[in-house]
Amino acid sequence: MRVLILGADGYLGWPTAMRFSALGHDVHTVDNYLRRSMHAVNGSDSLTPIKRFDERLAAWGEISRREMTHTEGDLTDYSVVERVFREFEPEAIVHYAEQPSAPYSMASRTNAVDTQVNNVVGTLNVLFAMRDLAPDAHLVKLGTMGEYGTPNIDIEEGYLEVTRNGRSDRLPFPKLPGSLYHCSKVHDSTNIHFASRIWGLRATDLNQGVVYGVDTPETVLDERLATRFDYDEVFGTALNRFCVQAVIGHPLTVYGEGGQTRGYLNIRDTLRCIELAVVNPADEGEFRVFNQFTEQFSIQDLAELVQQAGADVGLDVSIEPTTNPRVEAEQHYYNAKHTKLLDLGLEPHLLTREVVESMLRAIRRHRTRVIVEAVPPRTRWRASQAQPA
Ligand code: NAD
Ligand code: USQ
Repeated sequence: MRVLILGADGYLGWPTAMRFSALGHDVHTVDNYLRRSMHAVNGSDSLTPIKRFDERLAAWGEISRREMTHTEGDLTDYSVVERVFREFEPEAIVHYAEQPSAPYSMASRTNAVDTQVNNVVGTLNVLFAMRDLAPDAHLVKLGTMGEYGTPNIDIEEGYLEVTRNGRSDRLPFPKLPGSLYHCSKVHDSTNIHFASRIWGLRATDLNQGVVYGVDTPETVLDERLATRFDYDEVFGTALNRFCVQAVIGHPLTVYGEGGQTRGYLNIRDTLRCIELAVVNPADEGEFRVFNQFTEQFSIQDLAELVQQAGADVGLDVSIEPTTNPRVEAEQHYYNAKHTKLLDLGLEPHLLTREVVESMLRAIRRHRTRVIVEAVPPRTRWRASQAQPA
């Protein structure tokens, strides 16, 4: 199958591109290196040393004896998207190419606007290219569990059966996003649903939880194939951050009461979910939604797990409640359905103490690369909030 990977230089995009290539698909990649340039401005960097994209491609060619083709370009420029679709004629499009950080989107008006323009316009361009140039292709779009927020009812997979005043319908599940980045994902979902209903496009929206880990069957083959691993306050996610904090002796930054509960999954399961979605495409005109995570944890649970695993590898890890720089529920009900990918054959890699221990050992190897000033939280959701400790 001809598989187009948008955002292929990213944390998830690069391992995904190699996976599809290893599976024998014909892979074309696109990226404008936005993530690398945002880190340069932010004064942060991946803990794992990562190669330039052209070097990654060359290393993959040498190791796998398979070739991937690449376009350097910005999805918000329609001429780039149009050219890629005309030349490559994709059958499946895996779309990762967005600004993915909630704190980045909340840091300033400019960042919020950049995030929403980048994400919403890029996705709209992809939808128009599909309509006009690849109407039978299948879009596999990365959404996020954070689109739903934390409602006080069970979260369904995309849709809710509603009966009101004696009438029933199956409607999109209500959205309560927690940042302007998460809002951009909701806007994308609305636009993709529209394109499926009105133009008959095939689409799968993967409402993914927080991903952890860096090892995939391909990244472990050679250091040059490593993917990025971020721990700074803007781009690092909670578990990855806690593991780095444990290694450098920084107290684990549990925001507020620590009852914030989210869905989590191992990066290996991300790749498998994408593969399952691609090989089992949505029907014509179908907007399919899968909740893509394997387990749910509170932030306090994660911090305690890192503390225990740290003790196993000789680290004295402390947990320090930190003034929450975000505006979010710190204690809440959370029960999100996630059966559709399991029904397709997903066999989860669960988060055990041993998995965390292996992450801690891997981080230790790169200990000297940690930029300590990038760790403490700085970005506040409200200008009036007290400066976080
Ligand atoms: P990432 O920033 O590492 O990867 C995104 C890639 O897309 C980057 O390489 C970036 O340069 C590129 N890009 C962004 N805008 C672009 C544009 N306009 N044109 C071309 N390329 C562009 O992020 P990630 O963590 O790999 O996340 C990938 C996707 O998955 C994102 O859409 C994110 O919202 C979603 N997601 C991530 C997680 C997670 O825990 N990492 C969880 C849920 C959803
Ligand atoms: N948190 C802490 N301490 C920290 C960092 C985070 O307590 O040092 C808390 C946050 O307040 C939040 C929770 O951990 O309650 C999750 O935050 P996060 O930074 O790990 O993840 P989030 O901002 O939700 O975003 C990440 C990815 C994003 C993806 C999302 C999936 O950056 O691309 O969409 O996870 S989800 O959370 O399911 O929406």
